Amino acid sequence: MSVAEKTQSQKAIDLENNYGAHNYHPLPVVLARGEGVYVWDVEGKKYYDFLSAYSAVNQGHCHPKIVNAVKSQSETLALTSRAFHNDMLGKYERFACEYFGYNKLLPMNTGAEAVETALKLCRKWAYEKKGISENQAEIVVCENNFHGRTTTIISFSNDPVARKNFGPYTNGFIKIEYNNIEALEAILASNSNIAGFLVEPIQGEAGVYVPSEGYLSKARALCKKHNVLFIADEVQTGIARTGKLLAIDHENIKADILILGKALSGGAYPISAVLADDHIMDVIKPGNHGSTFGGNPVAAAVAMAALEVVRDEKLAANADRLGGLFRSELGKYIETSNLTSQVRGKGLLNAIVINDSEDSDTAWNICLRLRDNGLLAKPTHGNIIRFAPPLVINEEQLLDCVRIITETLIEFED
Ligand code: IF1
Repeated sequence: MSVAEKTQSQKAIDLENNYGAHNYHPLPVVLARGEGVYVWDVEGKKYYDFLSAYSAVNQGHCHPKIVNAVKSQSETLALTSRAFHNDMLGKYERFACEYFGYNKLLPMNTGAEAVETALKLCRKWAYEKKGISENQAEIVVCENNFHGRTTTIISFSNDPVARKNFGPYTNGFIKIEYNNIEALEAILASNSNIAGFLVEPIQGEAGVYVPSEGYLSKARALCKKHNVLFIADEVQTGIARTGKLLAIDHENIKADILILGKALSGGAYPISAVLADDHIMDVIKPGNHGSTFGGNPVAAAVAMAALEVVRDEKLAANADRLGGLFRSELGKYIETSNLTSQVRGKGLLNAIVINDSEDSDTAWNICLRLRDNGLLAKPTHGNIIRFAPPLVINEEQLLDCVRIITETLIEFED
C-alpha cells in the first residue's frame, strides 16, 4: 500500500511497529477519543468499548468529574514525593479507609506494584507477628493466576508465555488448584510456614472463572483457622465490576489484605493501593517500602473522584442488573448455537466460550468482525472472549451490544 493510500490507522500502527517493543498483539484499531461507553478510531468510526481497558475504565471514558480532578490538581500541585507531606494524601487515605472499611492504606501506582507490596507486607507480618523463621515464609497462590508481570509475580505463574526465559525465579510460593477448597485445607494443615493465600475472587485472564458459591468464604475461614493472611487481588474484579463494590462482598467476607488498582482511578491515572488493618500494616516502618509517585496529590484527588462516581452513580447496582440481563439475553442465543457453549461471569465481567481449540483463531476472527460491527472486545486465552463494558452502560446500549454480538456470532455459525 503506498504511503498516500495508507489510512491514518495504518500509519499509527506502522509507527508502533517501527519504534515500539512488540510486547502486545493489539486488535488492528487505532483509538483517538473516548466518552462514556464509546470510543472513536482515528478515521472517526464509533465503537462500544467492551474491554474497558481490562476493567480500568469502569466509570466510563473521560468522566468529567475525574477529568476535572486530574486537571485542577495537576495545575495546583502534582508531585511532592513522600519526602514531604502534602495536603491531599491524608484526606484520600481517610476517605478510602472509610470507603472500604480498613484502618490503613499504602498507596502505590500499578496493580503489580500493589501485589508486590501485599506479598512483602504478608511476609514481614509472618516473620514479625506469626513467628515464622526468617526466609521460610510460603505464600499459597492458584494455578492459572494472573497478578501482574514483575519477576516475582511471574515466578508463580504457570503461563509459559509470561514466564519463560525470565528466570531465575523467586522462591516461596506454593500453587494449588483454583476453586478447590480441599487443596487449600490440605496445604494449610500440613505446612506451618504458610504466611498468606493470594487469590483472585474471579480469575479474569484465565477466562473469567467464577469459583463455586462459598469457595471464598470457606477459604477465608480456613485462613483464619490457620493464622494465614487472606489476600484478595481485586485489581480487576473490584470497584463495582462484578455487581458489588468488591467481588468478595458477594460472600460477605473481609480480606486481611485488599489489593486495588485499575478503576481506582477510572482509567485516568495509574493508581493502586493496599489496605489492611493496624495489626498487619503496623509491621511497615519508615524506609521499608515506597515509590516516587505512590500517594501523589493527583492520584489522591483522582481516586477520591473515581470512588465518588462509583458511589453516586450506583455503578455496582447497575453492573449487577445489566450483567444479569447480558447473560440471560446472550444465553438465549447460546441455547441455539453450535459455535458457543457458555456465557459466564458476574456483574459486567463476563465471557463466552467458543467451541474451538485454544490455539484456533476463531475467537480472534470474531473480535475482528465485532470491530467491523462497532464493538471492541478481545479474546483472553485462545477461545474465550471477555466482555466488560464500562459500568455506566444503560439498558438500551447493553441490548444494542447483545444484538451486535449475536448477529456477529451468527456469521460464524456452521
Ligand atoms: C497485561 C491480563 C487482565 C490483574 C490482576 C494484577 C494486575 C492485573 C487480577 C496487574 C492486570 C491487566 C494487565 C495487562 C492485561 C490485563 C489482564 F490479561 F493481563 F490478565 F486484566 F486480565 N491483578 N491485568 O488483572 O495490574 O500492573 O497491569 O496495573 O499485562 O497484559 P497492572
